[in-house]
Amino acid sequence: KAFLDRITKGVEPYPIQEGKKYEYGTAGFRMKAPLLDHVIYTVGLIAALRSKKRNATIGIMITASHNPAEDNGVKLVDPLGDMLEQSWEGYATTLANTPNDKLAKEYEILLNETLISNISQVHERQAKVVFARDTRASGPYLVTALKAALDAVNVEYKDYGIMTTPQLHYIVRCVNTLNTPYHFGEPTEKGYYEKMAKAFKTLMHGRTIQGPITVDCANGVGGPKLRELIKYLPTAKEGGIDFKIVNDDVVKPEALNFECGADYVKTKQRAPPHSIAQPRDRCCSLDGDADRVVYYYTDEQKTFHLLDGDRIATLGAVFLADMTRVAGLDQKLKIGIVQTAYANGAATEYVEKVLKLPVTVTPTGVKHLHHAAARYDIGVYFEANGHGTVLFSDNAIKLIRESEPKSPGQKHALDSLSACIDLINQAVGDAISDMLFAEVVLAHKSWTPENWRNTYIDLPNRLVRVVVHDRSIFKAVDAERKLESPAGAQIEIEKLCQLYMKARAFARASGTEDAVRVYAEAYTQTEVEKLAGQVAEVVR
Ligand code: NG1
Ligand code: ZN
Repeated sequence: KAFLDRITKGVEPYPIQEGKKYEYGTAGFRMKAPLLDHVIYTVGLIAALRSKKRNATIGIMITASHNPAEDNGVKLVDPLGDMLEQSWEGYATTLANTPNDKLAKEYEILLNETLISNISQVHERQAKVVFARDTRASGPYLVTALKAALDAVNVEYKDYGIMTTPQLHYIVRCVNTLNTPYHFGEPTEKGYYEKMAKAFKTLMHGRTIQGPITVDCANGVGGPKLRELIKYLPTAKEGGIDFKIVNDDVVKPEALNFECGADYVKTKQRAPPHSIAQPRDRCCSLDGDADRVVYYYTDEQKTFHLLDGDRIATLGAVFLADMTRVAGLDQKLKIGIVQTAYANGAATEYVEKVLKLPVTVTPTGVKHLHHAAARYDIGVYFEANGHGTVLFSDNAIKLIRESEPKSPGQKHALDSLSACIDLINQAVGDAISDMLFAEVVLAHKSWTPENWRNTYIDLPNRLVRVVVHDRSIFKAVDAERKLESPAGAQIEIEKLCQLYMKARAFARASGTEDAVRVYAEAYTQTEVEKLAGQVAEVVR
């Protein structure tokens, strides 16, 4: 088999790094960029297998999201634009850890294991891959390694150049649904902008939004892509949004995610240092690959107010629930919100008691939320840090698109819901699409960021990163809200929580860093600081 020799030859320039253990985690593989070439070669091979297996085009995204500029990463995208199926993460991990001299053999083993050795049709299928990368300096070199692997196993591929992560997910879904009743859109960047802009115009018809929005693009790919999208949107004079784009320097590589971006704002709980926004101005920050967004504003007293993923979820859910009711579909469509344990307790209470919508809690990581959201007709999912989107079931799409309106009000609601289906990137959380959706809802409600914040008041909370000797001993259960091991830790955490009002705390091993994360919330800031410190001591 010639391709086995080609694998061995092709991987020569990309030897495995001694003493490094690679693992396909929540965000795929992520590390210092120079360590990644071997891994990316093996990811090319896995993509080929996966494509044959699913008889569909598979996506590969090269990005390290919010991580520092010198890092990079890679993840696989399944046919519908969702994350790689979990059972395949193990194959990816195995291959990434295989040294060059054993790679061809290991590939053949996986080929037979995943594709069932005797079905030649499956083996002979043409594998197809699409890929893109963010703006990192290491991107082009990693693409070279990836192409070497794809060429070795005869994959038909298309390089989409620089894209946001959600754009690549969009492309994958478009390619795989082309000429089907579920077609998602044109598999081009232009198609992405046109779909979104058209839906946005429908939703904004007759509405205006007060004041500009300052968008911090983390000096990443979101900057140029947002500028491109804006060309398709109505201008501020035409009643569109007045965008003020900041931190969009993609020329200076080291600027990426440096003192800006969604992760900075969320973890530091402050605006980027050189913010030009005025008090009460609406601001938002994207992360380095534009799949996360958080909003915020600063008041006259210079107090910073974060409107995080929990807020975007409730904002969106209010709107979708209202529209569904006006459309007369509230008895037919089940709306729900999916959160993780990191959602603020006040947000959960607001959803359940005020919005009277069900809440599902899942473990951390978008794929868990995504799957849970798919069980609702309209499933709104967000992590507190700003990853999230809304999923509409096939049933919901059909009802929304085919219901006969009985009044102009119903027609408006149905048209709005229909436009939401297109505006919101249902393949994956998308900072730019989520931002437009939030803007639409704020415009409909004539809300300032302060009005939005006043819907409920967050409980003071604290997230601490604790470096431990061995994080693998920390086993969490119940959507990561309780520790099963080490023995006794959970009881201690619970005892500590009882010392404070409205207190809640949990600890879990991070899936992306070598650390344990402790989260606590309580009635006052002083109490929560104390509680978080004490729980950190329990796990340390
Ligand atoms: P870990 O490192 O497993 O806590 C972090 C984020 C997740 C998610 C992933 C993937 C927190 C507390 N955790 O996971 O929400 O975004 O990274 O990027 O924010
Ligand atoms: Zn990201």
